[in-house]
Amino acid sequence: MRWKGIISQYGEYLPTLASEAIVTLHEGNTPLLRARQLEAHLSQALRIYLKCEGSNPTGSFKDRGMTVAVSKAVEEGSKAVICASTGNTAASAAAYAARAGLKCYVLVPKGNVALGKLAQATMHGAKVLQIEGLFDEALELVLQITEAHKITLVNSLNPFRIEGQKTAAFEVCDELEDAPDYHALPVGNAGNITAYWKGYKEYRERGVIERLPKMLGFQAEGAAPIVRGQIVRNPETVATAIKIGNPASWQAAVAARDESGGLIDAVSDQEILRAYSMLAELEGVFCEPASAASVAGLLKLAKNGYFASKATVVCTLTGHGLKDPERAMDCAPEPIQVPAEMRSILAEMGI
Ligand code: AN7
Repeated sequence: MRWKGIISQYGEYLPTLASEAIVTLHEGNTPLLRARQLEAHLSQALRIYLKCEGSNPTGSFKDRGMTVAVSKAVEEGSKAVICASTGNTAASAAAYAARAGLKCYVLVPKGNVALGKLAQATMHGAKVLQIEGLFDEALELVLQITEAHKITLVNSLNPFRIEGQKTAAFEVCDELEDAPDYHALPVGNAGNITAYWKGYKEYRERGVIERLPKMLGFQAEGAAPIVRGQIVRNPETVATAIKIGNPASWQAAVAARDESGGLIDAVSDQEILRAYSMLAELEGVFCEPASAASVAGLLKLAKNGYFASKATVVCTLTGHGLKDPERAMDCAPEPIQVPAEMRSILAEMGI
């Protein structure tokens, strides 16, 4: 059977939608890859899987939530959507709004959005408003706008976003034929950890799985409000997607952590960039820096002997590496300049 998106696949677990309202780019059905090289790199025996959400139509997990949120907006007769974004929500909202024929406005923190995401939002025809300020301020402004005007909010405070995003947990369970022991993911605004936990719990309530994973969330050290237990006024990290000081779903993330017996911890930019490079070099998976926080966290916990032996750990890689080509070029070695001449080329090849 051909894949037609998460609403078609998991509709029975989602709010009902009139079929003519459905807006989809056939999101979901992303690869769950066994990471054998990473496993070999660790001293402890673990089964590690990568849930590669960069394979979604706009290159991030946001598409799962956006198909439901934009479909609902269409069903309700909305004419416009708006979000604050560190980039991926903007790219996804812009694409789904374009497909639905809705206007799209995005507020982004100037100078803190990866190039590919800006390119997507503008190409899809969104009105991109860059503010001299943080994501947190952009979100506050967007909330005020949606209270006063008839524009649909498509940040993860829109519950339909969470509904769609929980389907990633379903896919993991469908493929593993149960829940993993641990599920690691980056935490920014904290919608995704909330969504996964909701998905796992619903699958257990319906008897599809028998147990629940421990949820492991990772924030960047310079943007770790949940870890520190207080708002971060000046968040700092190379992982611009999760440069967020006051997450909207803070309480829900804490609940996911505590109910599951997991944790939310911080990883340094250095740890994030190391995991980012390792994934590309060892596993052939190019994710964006924020996404690598999940694997950075896994490496950190494994080193401290946190995991039970032979445990299954799924790490969500939330966005594609091509989103942020500038960061990649900073991290990778320079291409070698060589004359168009055989001897020099072979010499460079070491032949
Ligand atoms: C690649 O696009 O918040 O904890 O405005 O783009 O659910 O917020 C993006 C977040 C992780 C964090 N990885 O997820 C936005 C935005 C990537 C992301 C996160 C984001 P949440």
